[in-house]
Amino acid sequence: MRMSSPEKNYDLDNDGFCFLPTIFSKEDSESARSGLWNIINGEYATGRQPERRFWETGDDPRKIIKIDKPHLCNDAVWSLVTNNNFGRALAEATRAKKIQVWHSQVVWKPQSIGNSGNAGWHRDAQYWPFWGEDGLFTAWIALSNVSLSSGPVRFVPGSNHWGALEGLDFFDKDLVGQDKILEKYHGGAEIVSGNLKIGEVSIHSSLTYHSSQANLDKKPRVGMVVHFCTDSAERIVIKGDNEHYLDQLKDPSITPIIYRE
Ligand SMILES: O=C(O)CCC(=O)C(=O)O
Repeated sequence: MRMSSPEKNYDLDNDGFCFLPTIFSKEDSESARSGLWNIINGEYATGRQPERRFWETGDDPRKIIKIDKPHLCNDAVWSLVTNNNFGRALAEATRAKKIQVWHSQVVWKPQSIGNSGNAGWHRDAQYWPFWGEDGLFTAWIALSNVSLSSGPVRFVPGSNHWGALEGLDFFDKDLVGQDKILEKYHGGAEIVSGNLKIGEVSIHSSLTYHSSQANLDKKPRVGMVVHFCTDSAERIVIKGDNEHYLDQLKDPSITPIIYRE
């Protein structure tokens, strides 16, 4: 595999990801980051709970801290994900008439021990059986400076055009084993690191393979992950556990529309 850093920009259609110019001020970013820290510690200033916690107070502080829909719990985090300039920039990048935030996560990565900070290769679509393939994207907002040593999100250009690969998963920390799968099916694939300054944003399509490695720095690497759909997205009717999951698209207090033409 070939590693590169984003000295050039990438094309969302061809490469499956791109980098946006800075959107958020340092103040907005820092205030959202401190809101997220409160949420991590169980303080929900709005009185609303996150959708799901994958890390509880008292758990290993060196593990990745992932909490779903933190934008419900704190006004600074809500303001970040509903920012008008952000909505407009996402619409421009995806050439969309409408942008709706339908899900979010904080992925807070403290300094790692061993593979504790690894997030396995995956494409977001593999977790979303209730969505079709078009019009589904993720914006990754850097809430700390993110460099090679802090475990940036890494993308494989063009992997949005690949067929699905078996054996890859966000929660699998064995990146060495997963690299072998990538090597077997797409040997020599390029890997681009999303090195971002605080307040900068990357966008990737739901079909783009991405992962992240250890944070070797002392400071936490903080990403606010915003999953959004455009007017091209199509809901798929499914049965079972997630049958009603997307009913929340009707509730703007959970899934705000942040841009409309
Ligand atoms: O923040 C990370 O390291 C992984 C994020 C991720 O998987 C995503 O943005 O879809």
